[in-house]
Amino acid sequence: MSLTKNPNVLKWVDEMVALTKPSKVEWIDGSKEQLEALKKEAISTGEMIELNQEKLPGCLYHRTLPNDVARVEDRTFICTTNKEDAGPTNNWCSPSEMKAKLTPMYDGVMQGRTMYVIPYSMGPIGSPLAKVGVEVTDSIYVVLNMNIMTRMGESAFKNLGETSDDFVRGLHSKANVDPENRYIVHFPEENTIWSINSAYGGNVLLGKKCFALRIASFQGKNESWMAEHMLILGVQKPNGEVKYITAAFPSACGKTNLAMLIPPEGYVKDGYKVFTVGDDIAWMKQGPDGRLYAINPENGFFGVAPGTNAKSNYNALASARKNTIFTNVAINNDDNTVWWEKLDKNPPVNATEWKGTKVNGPEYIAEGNKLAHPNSRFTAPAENCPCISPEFNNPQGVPVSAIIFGGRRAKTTPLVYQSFDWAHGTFIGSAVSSETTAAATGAVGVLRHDPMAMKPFCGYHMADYWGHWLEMGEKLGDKAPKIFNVNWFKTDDEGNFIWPGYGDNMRVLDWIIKRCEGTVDADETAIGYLPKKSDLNLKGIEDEITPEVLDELLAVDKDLWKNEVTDLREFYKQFGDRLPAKIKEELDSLETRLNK
Ligand code: OXD
Ligand code: MN
Repeated sequence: MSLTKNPNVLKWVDEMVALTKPSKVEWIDGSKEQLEALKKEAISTGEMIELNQEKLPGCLYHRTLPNDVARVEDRTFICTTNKEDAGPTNNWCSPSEMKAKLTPMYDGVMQGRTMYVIPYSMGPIGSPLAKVGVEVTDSIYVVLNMNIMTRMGESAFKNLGETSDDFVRGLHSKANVDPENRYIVHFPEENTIWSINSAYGGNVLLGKKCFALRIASFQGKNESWMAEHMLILGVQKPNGEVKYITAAFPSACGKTNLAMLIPPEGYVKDGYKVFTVGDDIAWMKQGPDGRLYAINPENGFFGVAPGTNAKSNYNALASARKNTIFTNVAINNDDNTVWWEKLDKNPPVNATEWKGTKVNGPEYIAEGNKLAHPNSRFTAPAENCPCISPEFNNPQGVPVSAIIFGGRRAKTTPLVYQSFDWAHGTFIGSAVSSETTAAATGAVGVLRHDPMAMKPFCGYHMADYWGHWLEMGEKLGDKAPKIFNVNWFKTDDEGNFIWPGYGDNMRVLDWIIKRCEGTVDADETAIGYLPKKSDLNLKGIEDEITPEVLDELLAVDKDLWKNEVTDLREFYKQFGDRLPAKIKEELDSLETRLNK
């Protein structure tokens, strides 16, 4: 039975049924009974494996095909009417051509299968910043994950109302999971997403990257708000006041770790606390008081498992102890629990590696294999997180004091610096780049531009997106958050990291907050404001951060920065006339300051 009378939803679902021809249609109301029945069914078919229910209550395991383990950027398309509107950083195809190509693939694809109709809200139900989506899918894995990652079920329809047409239409079929015919396609002008031939999270949980970033960034430009690839955290000071910070980093820069940071002992003793509002996506809008407010549109964490351990991210690990779905990690067959690289030093002897073969874990690893796929994941409810913010469900969102950009840079970029103003901060965001790690395929240490960490996620022309940032800055005026850049990844000549990172990043957040409050001064340099050395709290790490190391962390090497300017000039060329004049001016001014 359909859960809404909204004629726009009903008409679209009818069209999808006519196209894909499922043998059954099931509307997902979000009830416990329905979810339990779906879990049971998925376990009986082998789609999901039930893990040890004493040690990992409510937890399930899922294995994808080895050809289907990550987002597929080369098969991801932005289909705008005009090619120029998608811009040079997106794959483009005209909507009519793409539909002509994909419609035959969807035709009858759900024959013999059930179509699940999933209503969901991105953002707290009832929030003025939230938006509704409907995903139809032939995968129970998708339903169960969407239940963790979004506010799923009938209540989402209540939010939509009986007449609104403002919902994002998501059509997903795993089809034959054929990599040659895998497509992740966005029609931003029609609020529509089509995904086919994948069953892996990032390609099929359409509320996440597809809606909450690609479609939402386009909506945000037209509706004067911002959809960003940013974590949101709150730092509570000893006096009880909480300051909120959002931060954008390219993949593999420790975003989830920063979002769930545990402050160093000294800070904890003094009464500081860090709260997580979100680990991946922020939707931000100007509030009635003129400030910028952020919500996390998601309801869970879709985190990378390998590397997560009690030291690197205790809170993420704790979040994944119940009601969590594990994808492509290894199984410890002795007690039917999970394992992944760097969880601990004891890989299970009686293991099943991520592709499903029983192996002797330590031997298998010694032969150069990985037990868990490097992009294996946990889908964990946000409410499990020990440091989840009390404001997590606040429909008004949280007021943002600071926005941070960052990347992985061995040299050039200092530990932290502040932009001169919003426009300069927008320029800094446009210039974000990060060095590749061994976690991704391809060469290691190659510099990749990833403006605002949005290169794979901006649903329209990147230069217009920068223009939108500049407009938002004008609107926010002196209420705009301050913008900073950080780099946790500087190395010495031997390639060793010189900043301890993890919890010690709190020391940098502390300086950032003090700058927002205007309680510390700074050194003005060619690239922005840098901390005065005495203003960084290094209590407890003085042995490691000697004066020489601190010099290195805060160095601005003019020759390296001149190279950066040359590289940026080249990078901006692809945006042609659409590059905002202000961004070009910021680059020119940086060059002038460096030459002084
Ligand atoms: C992610 C990513 O999966 O940014 O969140 O790649
Ligand atoms: Mn992400």
